[in-house]
Amino acid sequence: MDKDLIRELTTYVHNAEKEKREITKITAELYPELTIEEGYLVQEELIREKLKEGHKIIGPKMGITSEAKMKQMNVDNPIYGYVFDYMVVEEGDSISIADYIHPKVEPEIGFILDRDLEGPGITPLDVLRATEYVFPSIEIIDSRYENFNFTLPDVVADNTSAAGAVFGTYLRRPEELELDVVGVTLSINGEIKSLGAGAAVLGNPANSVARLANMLAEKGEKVKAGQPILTGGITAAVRLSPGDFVQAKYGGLGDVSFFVKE
Ligand code: 0L1
Ligand code: MG
Repeated sequence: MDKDLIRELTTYVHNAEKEKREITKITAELYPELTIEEGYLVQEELIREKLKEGHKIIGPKMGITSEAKMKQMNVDNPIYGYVFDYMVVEEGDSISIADYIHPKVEPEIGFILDRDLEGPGITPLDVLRATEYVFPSIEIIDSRYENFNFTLPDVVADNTSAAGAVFGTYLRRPEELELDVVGVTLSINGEIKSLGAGAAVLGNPANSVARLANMLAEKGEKVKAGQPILTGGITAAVRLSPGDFVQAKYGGLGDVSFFVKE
């Protein structure tokens, strides 16, 4: 894949995000051969562009972390992308729907490490030993592709639909909880829309962080201490509308909420 094509595809997804405009997936016509590896080349260029524009990486996020979703997309590995500073929503704050294309939310357990984790060979136990805190969060995903219709390489190129993150402030040491059985309900205006348990995320969200460390190791990168890590959606994602009050309530891990306005 030559540099001009990487740049062309990067501009394609980047402009869609900046202009809050839906685009047809890359693999539909523009470049049907796009592989997952090439999707990451586009994602890396996209990240370089965002950094050049003055944005800052807050932390990594994992996607496609449920066995059901992996089977549906016929893949063995989850995917990763990055949350940037401009995506962070303060807990209890409001977002404007006009700042997104067709946003959805999913509750996720977050991790903060007290030391870097460098693969390969990182296990969930290594992750738990390196974890300073776990915290409740909600991710806002907003695929730039029409109707969230994409292949895995497309969504990797699109920074795994990253658009927003609400990091809860209720911090717990990992040994205070059984992360696989931590339950969560996601409600909109008080009505439960989806629910699940931590085990939906690769059996245990700690496993998601281990997979992240091992995938990053293939590029000579690591999971860094102090960065909030989103481990993957526990429930199906739910579409947002103006007027929504969105709340994720976790068993033993507090809750996190925000409002949606026009
Ligand atoms: O965070 C995620 O799981 C998003 C991965 C991409 C799938 C989607 O946009 O629905
Ligand atoms: Mg997610």
